[in-house]
Amino acid sequence: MISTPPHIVFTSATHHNRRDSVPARDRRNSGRGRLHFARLICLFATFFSSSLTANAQIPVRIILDTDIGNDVDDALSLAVIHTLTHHGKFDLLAVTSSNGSPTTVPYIQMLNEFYGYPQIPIGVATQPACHSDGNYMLPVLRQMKHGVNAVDATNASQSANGTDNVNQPDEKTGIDETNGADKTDETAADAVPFQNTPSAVKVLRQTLAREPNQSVVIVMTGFATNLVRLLDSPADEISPLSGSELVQRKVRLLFVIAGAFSEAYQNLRENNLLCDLPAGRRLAAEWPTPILWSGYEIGKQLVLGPEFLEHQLNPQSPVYLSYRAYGYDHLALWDLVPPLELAYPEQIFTQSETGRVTVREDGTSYFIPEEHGRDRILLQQTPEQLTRAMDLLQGFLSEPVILPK
Ligand SMILES: [Ca+2]
Repeated sequence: MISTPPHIVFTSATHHNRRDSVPARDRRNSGRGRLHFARLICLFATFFSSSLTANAQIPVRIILDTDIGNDVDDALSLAVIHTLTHHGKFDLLAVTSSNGSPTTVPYIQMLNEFYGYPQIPIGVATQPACHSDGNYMLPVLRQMKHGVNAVDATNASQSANGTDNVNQPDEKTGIDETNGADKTDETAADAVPFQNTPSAVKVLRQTLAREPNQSVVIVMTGFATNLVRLLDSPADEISPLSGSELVQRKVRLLFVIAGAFSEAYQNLRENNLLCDLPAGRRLAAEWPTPILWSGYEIGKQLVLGPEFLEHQLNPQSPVYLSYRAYGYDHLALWDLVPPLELAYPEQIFTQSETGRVTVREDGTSYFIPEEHGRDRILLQQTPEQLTRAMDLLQGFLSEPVILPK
């Protein structure tokens, strides 16, 4: 039987006014900034006075395994995870990247520092299956780290060349390999931290080894490369357990952005599976804990338009700059589903009954209901659910950054 989302009850939950601790960089208000501020007040007055009845739960312990750089929604997802960490919803334990671009690690570190979490371990795939800068990470890094107006320069250059939006993937079924092919000296200079970054598998093993049993949620918003290698990892000085044993003992849920399960997309070869298809197929076949799958059709419906970008985001934030540099007119938010569902389980989205996901040899995927099955998928949203999800996401994305004490 398919569960229906419990009715969302609105309360007058207290929200402490912590605006005084907003960093100086976020208080600089231009004319547009004042408009932004006014809208922000309205938005958050609405949101916080109508807080969802979230469970009084301990923070969800999350490891984010991302392909940040291939698409920009990974960056927005990390930003929202940080914001919900501020809210006490999450404890972000580590970030691992399946994207092997040298810009990936400094970019993640920059985002972590911007949100006040510079200490979060970062790991990266060695010999990655895919890599791409998505045209946004390097200019945003230059602008955030060096104060160079690199995002506008990139946009101007692209427009002059008639190459605006060249990185827009086609229905998320392919990636732009050319973006990660050539690295300039400046890229290399910005990528210095990459050289000393531990492998994703090492960070995953270290993180899982020190966490309580059945406590960790791994969120995979990219390819399965790192997680399958984790399963294959042998006992070592970090843990006497193999990777598969570590996962069985420490992970309570894997939340996957991959596959396509609705009738409309039954023939879709979804990118997160396609990019490292052998790993994607093995993940579906061998992963030993419950998996929640958010298929292509779920995130596809969550769309941000340029009006939100231009009027409600802080123009000095890396989220704004990344979104602007990426050049989407209308941005689908596949990777924003996990933070919403984990913070408000089954209050925004609806989960299926249990079953089993299979990934075919051609990269298509399907779900079959099965009693006591390992997997669940998210079901397509009602218009009301979509509205709730977008209201929350826009609020989180435009929330002033408050550095943790
Ligand atoms: Ca992604």
